[in-house]
Amino acid sequence: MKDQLLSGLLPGIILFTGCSLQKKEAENLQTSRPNVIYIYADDLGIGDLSCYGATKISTPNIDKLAGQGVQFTNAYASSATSTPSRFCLLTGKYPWRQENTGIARGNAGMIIDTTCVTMADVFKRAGYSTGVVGKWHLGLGGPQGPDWNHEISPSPMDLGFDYEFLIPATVDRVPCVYVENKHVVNLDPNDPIQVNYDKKVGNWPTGKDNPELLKVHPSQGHENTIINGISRIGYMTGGKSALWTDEDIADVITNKAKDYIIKNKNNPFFLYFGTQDIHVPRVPNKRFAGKSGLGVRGDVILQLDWTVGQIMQTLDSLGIAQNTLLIFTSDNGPVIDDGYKDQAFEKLNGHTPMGIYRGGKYSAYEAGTRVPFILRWPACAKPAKQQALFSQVDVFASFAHILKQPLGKNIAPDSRNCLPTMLGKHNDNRDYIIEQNLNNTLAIVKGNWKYIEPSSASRLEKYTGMELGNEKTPQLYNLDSDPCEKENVAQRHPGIVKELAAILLREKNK
Ligand code: NG6
Ligand code: CA
Repeated sequence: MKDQLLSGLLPGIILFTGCSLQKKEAENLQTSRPNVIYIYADDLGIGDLSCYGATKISTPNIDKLAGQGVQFTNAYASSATSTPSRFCLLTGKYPWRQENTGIARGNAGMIIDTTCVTMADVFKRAGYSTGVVGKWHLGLGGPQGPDWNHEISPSPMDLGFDYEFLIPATVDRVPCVYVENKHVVNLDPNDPIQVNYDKKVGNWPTGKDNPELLKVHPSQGHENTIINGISRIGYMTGGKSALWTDEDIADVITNKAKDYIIKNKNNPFFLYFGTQDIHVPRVPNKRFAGKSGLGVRGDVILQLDWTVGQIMQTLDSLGIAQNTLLIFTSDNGPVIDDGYKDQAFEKLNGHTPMGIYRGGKYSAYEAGTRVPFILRWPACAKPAKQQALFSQVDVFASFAHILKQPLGKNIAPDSRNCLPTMLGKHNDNRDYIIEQNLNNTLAIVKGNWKYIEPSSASRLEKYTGMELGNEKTPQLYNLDSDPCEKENVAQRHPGIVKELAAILLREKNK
């Protein structure tokens, strides 16, 4: 089915028009296709990195990457939360076109249909090895969810990946186990795992009933089963030998990512690497604990920076950095207290995760989706600062272009080839981008203008108090003169409101 969709489309030569390479260079590239690594950080803000202006924390490895690559200032995740942003990246389809793409529970069935041609399928088709390591959060198993005690199927291995090492959902959701190639790692068959999101299973203590057992206390929700001294969302029991230790997660997944790169150094590979940092619970390894001076939220930023450094070092030591396209970005904007009393707020010390922007994770305002985005590909992209409008929805078609894989009509329907922009060359090939908040309220950015459609959903997120950007009347901001979205000028510019609302409507009806 997938092969039928991919083959027989636009036969003939597809020119590599993405970057204006010299002919010889282009030929070289044809024979040496780039390795591609996509590092997806979790909840990292545009103000969290020193290369984006942070002064209270230093992120030397990511700064180095930015200095060697194309650093974007107007790049967006498609959504202000994890599941929909990841769905969009891997399918090239706006998540609001499909039901059930909101924040997934830890026992959700896989939300990408196995007949969908994913980004990994396209790499596979081009002859690449394909691996996914780290945070998945797109569900596993059939509609009833995964059977943790047997083969977990379908999984990313049914979506074009030939290797997987997964944190199934988020680190604050049960089950707190890794899945490798469809099986829970280190599971004792005599101690089967049970997971339930509605009612307690087994007799393991919960944060609600046994707060005295906690090393981190919840501030909102997160009061179910206690694993490693931290109460989570959802109940679990069993699988004791398989439980992760939060302090080691960065080491474990970084090593898995490094192993994957080393193993595949001689063939082109695509590695999709989702870090758990800097999502809650923020539990730094002792190498980083207390090192940022900004509390655990800062410490896990240092840990994340270390992870990126490890990947860079691995590429250098193998001599493959030159022709490896490495992207570093985030799935959504930052949040300070996201449900645990980890003193993130008290210890900010003037650090501004949102930069100058309004809102944050969950929000239709800029800090919800405007994220750090850095691309390094020494063979093909000169270091540059890129101010062009860019959305992660376009990564899919841009990669397909590099791979010379034509995309049929139903493949990555919302993704467009923006390779020149990605490589820092032009800045004019996206007319507008669309963002989505927690409540599926959509916003569109076109030129200087940002329009947020009216919504009757709540103005504030119920746990964090984050401004969601939902207003019953249209909102229009001039991002050029008012990047902080302080003044709604919709009434003054009815023509622009009308134009942007019409584009959104057209997109919705596609
Ligand atoms: C919210 C959780 C939050 C986080 C988020 C998903 C509560 C009170 N809040 O519902 O802690 O897990 O879901 O984050 O439970 S995301 O980055 O994976 O989208
Ligand atoms: Ca996230």
